[in-house]
Amino acid sequence: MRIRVINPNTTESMTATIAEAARAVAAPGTEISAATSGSGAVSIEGHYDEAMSIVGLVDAINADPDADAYVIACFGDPGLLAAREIARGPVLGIAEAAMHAASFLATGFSIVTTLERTRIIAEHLVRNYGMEHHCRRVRATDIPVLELDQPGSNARALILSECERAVAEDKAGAIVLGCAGMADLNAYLEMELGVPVIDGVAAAVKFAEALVGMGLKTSKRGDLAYPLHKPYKGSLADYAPPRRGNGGTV
Ligand code: 2AL
Repeated sequence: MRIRVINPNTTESMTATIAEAARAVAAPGTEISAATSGSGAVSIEGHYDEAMSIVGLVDAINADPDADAYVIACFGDPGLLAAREIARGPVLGIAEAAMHAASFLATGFSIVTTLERTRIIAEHLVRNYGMEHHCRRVRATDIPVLELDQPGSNARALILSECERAVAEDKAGAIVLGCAGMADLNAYLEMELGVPVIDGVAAAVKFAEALVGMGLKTSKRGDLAYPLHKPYKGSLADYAPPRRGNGGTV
């Protein structure tokens, strides 16, 4: 099977980290097709960045319409439901996948993310995904996303300290890493902390393999049916949904 793993920010080096994490867990028969968004912000750290990332995400899905599944490799899960509308195969966001994985492994987890503003966005996701009973706390480290990519930065040490506080103060039984740029840190952190540390890229790839393996696809009934055909104006004219038969359910 082929899983299209999309980095919705435009930083290629981050895609390399994401692709490595995806390939490290992929089953022998799984091809990981990693893509970097061709338009938008170099890092996604707020609602505006997220909104602006969705056209690039749609482009990356449309460039590979026959992939068996898609992974949105950004912890805000930007454009997740829009992506599910246009894709036939399953679409997984790394935040949703990581929270579900953590809930299977511990009765309570904490999320350790980047900036304070991102922490607030992650709290919204916890509520949207019905994870309030599982998530003990969302913690920020005040590390900008692109600093995770800098060789000499002290990001690793700061993240470890925050994870240690989560285990000690929140009594978190597992840690969810709150950024795709942390995808290479889970093994190191798990060794230091002694609790499961979940990288959402790996979790999403494995859930995608499971869903595809069960022959399951995105529901095309109701709100995840293909978008309704209508004209779009201005710079988004080319994104007008095409006409489809059967009320958008096939
Ligand atoms: C992210 C992420 O995963 N990629 C990105 O650009 N921003 N998320 C975050 N919480 O900072």
